[in-house]
Amino acid sequence: MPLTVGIIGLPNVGKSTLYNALTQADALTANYPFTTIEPNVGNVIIPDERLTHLSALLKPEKVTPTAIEFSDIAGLVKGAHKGEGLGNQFLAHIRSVDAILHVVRCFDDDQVTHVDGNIDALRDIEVIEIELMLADLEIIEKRIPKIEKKAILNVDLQLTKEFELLKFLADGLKSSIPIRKHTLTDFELETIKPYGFLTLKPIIYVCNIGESDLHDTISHPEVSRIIEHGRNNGIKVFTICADLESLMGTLDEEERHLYLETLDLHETGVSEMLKAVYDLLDLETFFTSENNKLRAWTFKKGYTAKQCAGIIHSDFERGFIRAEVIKVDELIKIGNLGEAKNLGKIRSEGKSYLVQDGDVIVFRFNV
Ligand SMILES: Nc1nc2c(ncn2[C@@H]2O[C@H](COP(=O)(O)OP(=O)(O)OP(=O)(O)O)[C@@H](O)[C@H]2O)c(=O)[nH]1
Ligand SMILES: [Mg+2]
Repeated sequence: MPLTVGIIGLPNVGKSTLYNALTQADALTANYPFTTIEPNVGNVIIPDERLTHLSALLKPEKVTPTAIEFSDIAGLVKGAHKGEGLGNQFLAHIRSVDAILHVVRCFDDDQVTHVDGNIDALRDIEVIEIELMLADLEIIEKRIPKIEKKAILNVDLQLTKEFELLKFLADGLKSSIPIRKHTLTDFELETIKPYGFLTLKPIIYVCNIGESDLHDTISHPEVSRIIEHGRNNGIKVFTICADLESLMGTLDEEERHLYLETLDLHETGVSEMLKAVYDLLDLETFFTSENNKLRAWTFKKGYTAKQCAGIIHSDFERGFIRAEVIKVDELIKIGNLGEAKNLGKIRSEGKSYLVQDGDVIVFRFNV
């Protein structure tokens, strides 16, 4: 399963435009709200020079780069948690993603309707964040009465802890504290994992600015307000002109160059944005090379060898025995896995080994 990133925001802020720029797809975009109803879903390949090097060296039959799945979700409006706008099924779409790109409209364009009448980035951010918090609160408030009796009687310690944690999180949400703002222990994170809380997901704000603002993004008043808000809340900010990026995707190399020149711009970058998403979400890459197949895989920084095995297949995780590991740079220096083995350069690691970016891994498992 690739990692999934959901693109969210108010209606008509450029989510599908950004999605098209990222995936080179042709999802419908239009200047009226609620153009997107069913999510558009597409994979985006993460370019990686190390894979190119490995491939030149190992000459595998098949090379599979790693990808992130982007999901362009319908616009949310005030009251979405209660079914306003196109309802809370969209909140459910967000529940299944690993991370969120929150697109905020910063471009001026009279031809494109703003659901709240004017551009006001912080107000818009707040509308979405309140909906996400209310959606989480609603889940907790449905769960609490179901476990309350047992929890108070203390018949099941785990359940009592869950109950107390949920009450604590609910109090936070009522005071506008998203779940990600709490420092939670691994045990607590594991306890609440099945809920898929929206305000626990890692998030990036994407300021969608106009073409004419690309020359000086920093002094853009809306962008600087978002950066300030992001700084206060530990949320990273990326600035992009989705319209321009999506157009760039349709041009060939020479046309792109000419077009950028007329705008007096250097290379703009969807791939830069992709890399930023990768970094900002703490994603890293490991490689596997088996049966003549070379493959890159995305994992979250801090994942153990066992968790990484599970990215490939649940059987690998269930029957995990050990991981045989070598750094990609070392393998490139030595030339092939057989020789690396002869030289004793392949380490044997157990299930709790923390996988490092650039590890080449052979998983040994037994099911
Ligand atoms: N001027 C300008 N227009 C943009 C920009 N990005 C998107 N738009 C326009 O804004 C309108 C809405 O874009 P969409 O990508 O359809 O927006 P969305 O957020 O997916 O909208 P819904 O699916 O309706 O929620 C379209 O007419 C786009 O062409 C931009 O950077 N500048
Ligand atoms: Mg859309």
